[in-house]
Amino acid sequence: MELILAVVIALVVAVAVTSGLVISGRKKKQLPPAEPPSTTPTITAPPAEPHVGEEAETPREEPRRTVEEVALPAEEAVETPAAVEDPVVAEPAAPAIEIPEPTAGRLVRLRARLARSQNSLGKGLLTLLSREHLDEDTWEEIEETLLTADVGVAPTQELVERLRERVRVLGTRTPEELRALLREELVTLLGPDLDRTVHTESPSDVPGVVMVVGVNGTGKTTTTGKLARVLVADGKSVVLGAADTFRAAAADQLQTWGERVGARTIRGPEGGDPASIAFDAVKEGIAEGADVVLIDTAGRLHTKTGLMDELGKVKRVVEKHGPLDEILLVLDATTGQNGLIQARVFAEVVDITGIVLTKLDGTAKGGIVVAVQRELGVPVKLVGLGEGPDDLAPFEPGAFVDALIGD
Ligand SMILES: Nc1nc2c(ncn2[C@@H]2O[C@H](COP(=O)(O)OP(=O)(O)OP(=O)(O)O)[C@@H](O)[C@H]2O)c(=O)[nH]1
Ligand SMILES: [Mg+2]
Repeated sequence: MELILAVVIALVVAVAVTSGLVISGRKKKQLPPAEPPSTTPTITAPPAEPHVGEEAETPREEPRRTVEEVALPAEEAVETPAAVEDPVVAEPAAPAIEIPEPTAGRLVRLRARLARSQNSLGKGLLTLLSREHLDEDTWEEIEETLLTADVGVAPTQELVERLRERVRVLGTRTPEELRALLREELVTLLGPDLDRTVHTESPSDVPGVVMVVGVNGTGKTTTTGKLARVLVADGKSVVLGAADTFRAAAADQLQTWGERVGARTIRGPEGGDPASIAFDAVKEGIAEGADVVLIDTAGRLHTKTGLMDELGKVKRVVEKHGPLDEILLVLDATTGQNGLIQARVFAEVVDITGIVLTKLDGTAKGGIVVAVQRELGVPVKLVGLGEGPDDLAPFEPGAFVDALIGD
């Protein structure tokens, strides 16, 4: 009898613990995201208790655990608080300011993200070059590999020509020699001497002003947010200008990034004049003695003349305060050749001074770096290698090539 009673009590306790966990698991999902949402407005209020009917709308991804799978209550009690990792998530009312990690060596840290370009471009080339007989077919395959990776026709031909010449001179080839040779030629192709500094400082005694432009969804706001983090990590004070007035959510998205590192966002009404918001952001930056003002603009199709004219106006209005120090064009690496057409049109309307190539993670088309620099004669200064807050790296040709072919 006592035994049965004990078993019943144990079961009741276990069921209580399990249902408690299920609720806390659900609660955790409803908390405001640490990552800024791309399209939906920010929800800053703490999660409400679940209401009747919510179950039906919120499918659970994880399978529920059964009683048998639940470990001892003592163990679970230790595990549960550890699940809340982010202090911002834990206390939405008073977000803690994050300290972003330094940028030095980021490309090296994120090199695994280039996995797809690594396999198809870097390792593909090495394998082909290592063939015993480098016949015409092999050279054609090498050319194809480069073209498929979006290196572009002219740079591909140049590279193949140089490789052919050097391999001929080399005679017998060891894998080490081939790697060194390929590395050198790829680095040369990327323009190792280009100035890739992101100019965030003004020559005069006012904040440096950076404007971020590009077509829809390329990663402008994310890049602006990531860049703000980098600057704050370097000890600079940053003001953000939300000159994307198409959607209220766009300003919210930028503001969320800003709040995480303590940068203020200047915003205006939805549908307001982007030029005046950009102007106000710089004015505010000057007034409060900020180091840098970052202006995020609305995504616009390069084919829409009205929108492109508007961008030109934003630039001219901001320049009433003084010249812009950097105009970054954000290009999505996965869009390939279309990115080049965008680049050309944007460069005509505003003087692009640097390119940010986003979404290089998960594309085999890493060669676009070469093509786009050639197209504009403007260096790739930053690369986006993920959606995480610190997944933006300064572009370094040497480290990039090492990531592609392995060192
Ligand atoms: N994988 C990956 N995703 C990225 C990267 N950069 C941005 N994204 C994602 O791309 C999506 C669009 O990013 P946004 O920053 O909102 O793009 P946007 O250019 O501001 O978009 P609009 O303002 O609508 O024109 C988001 O889901 C980002 O998380 C990157 O480097 N890698
Ligand atoms: Mg945006």
